[in-house]
Amino acid sequence: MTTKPSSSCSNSSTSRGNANPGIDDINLEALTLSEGIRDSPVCIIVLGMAGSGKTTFTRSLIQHAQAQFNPYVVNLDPACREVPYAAHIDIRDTVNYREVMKQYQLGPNGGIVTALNMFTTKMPKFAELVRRAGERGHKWCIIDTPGQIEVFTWSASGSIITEGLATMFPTIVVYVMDVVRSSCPTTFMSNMLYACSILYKTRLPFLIALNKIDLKDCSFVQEWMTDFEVFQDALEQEHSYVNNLTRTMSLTLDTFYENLITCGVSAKTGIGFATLIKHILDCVNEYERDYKPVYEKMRLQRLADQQAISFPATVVDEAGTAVPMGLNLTEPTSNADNSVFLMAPSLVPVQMDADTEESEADAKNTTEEQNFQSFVQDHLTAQQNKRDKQQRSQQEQKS
Ligand SMILES: Nc1nc2c(ncn2[C@@H]2O[C@H](COP(=O)(O)OP(=O)(O)OP(=O)(O)O)[C@@H](O)[C@H]2O)c(=O)[nH]1
Ligand SMILES: [Mg+2]
Repeated sequence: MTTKPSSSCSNSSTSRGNANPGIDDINLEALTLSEGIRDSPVCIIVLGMAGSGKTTFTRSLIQHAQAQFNPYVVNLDPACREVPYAAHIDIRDTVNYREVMKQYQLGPNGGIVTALNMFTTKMPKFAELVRRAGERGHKWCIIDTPGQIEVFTWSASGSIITEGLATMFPTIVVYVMDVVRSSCPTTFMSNMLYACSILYKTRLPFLIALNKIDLKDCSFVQEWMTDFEVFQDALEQEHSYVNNLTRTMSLTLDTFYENLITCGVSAKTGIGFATLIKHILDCVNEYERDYKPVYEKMRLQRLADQQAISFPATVVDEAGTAVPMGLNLTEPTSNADNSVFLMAPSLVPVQMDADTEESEADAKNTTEEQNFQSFVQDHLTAQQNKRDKQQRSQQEQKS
């Protein structure tokens, strides 16, 4: 089923509450799994270790695919300060990561997981937005993910998002790997173990983008993947305690390498993206041929499960926290006007300007200083008491 752009959605008005349907008007019944997997948009989930270049890669891929595939762009990293592309859906408009950390007293990673969990509660509506994007002519949907790879790949929300998309749209994974950091055989092996575990976890067509080839040629990676001896030689030069483990792992991963597609790119300069796009199209064909039947089966199973346990919608609503939502389905002019807003009332973002941040930091410093001073004072008093006590006991002994 190839969908055509809908002329009614090409309206450039961006104000909320216009004639276009908002997200609250989405008929969730219509979006159920009953329709089967669509042809479009193809979802491309961008994963990779922190700092591997996922966000820069996403920006470059958008640029190279714009004319042909008109990508719909989703940022799922709640902790990033800014993204170098215009996101159609940005998790930061949905959940305020700083507030989540504050309210639930979480550290940075716990904050990201919780923010992602909150976003995932709106998965059906997210999927519906992607579907509508397909109808408006977006042939690809590119999804940038959080820096901490495990937050997405090993969290319940990451699985729900990945599987949810894969049961409704052709979906593939692009794993971004930093070739500069991977030039050390042990780091290379860690990266490959990650890639391997994600491949088996997601059960989706998988493409490795060997990024930053403007800094280092990636042929060594391809050689290490095809020639065990060459990898062993590289390993020999590293006198590390983990060498034995790395050697054993490389033997184990040999079969995994055989099925892997790799492509050298530079997200910064754009080298290699023409070839990468060809590989993405191959992966889409692979999805259609090998993976679609599996996800189709999964969809039917879910459908059967849904029918077996069908709660009235009101019960579900009452069980959760009602959150106001708004959506403009027209083309974006800015991020703010084109996002899905799933903000919990208690998490309304506090616009922190530089002054507020500074005064917060000052207040924190003052408190820390006071705490330190009182600790020193307590310590001195304790010492003095101890000395007094010793003197008293000495005087008692003398008398
Ligand atoms: N030279 C070079 N630098 C790159 C390339 N791709 C990314 N970078 C740089 O690598 C750093 C990290 O890039 P990001 O795109 O933020 O990486 P990321 O994976 O999104 O980072 P997190 O989301 O924090 O995990 C930035 O300084 C980029 O400019 C590339 O192809 N070549
Ligand atoms: Mg990023």
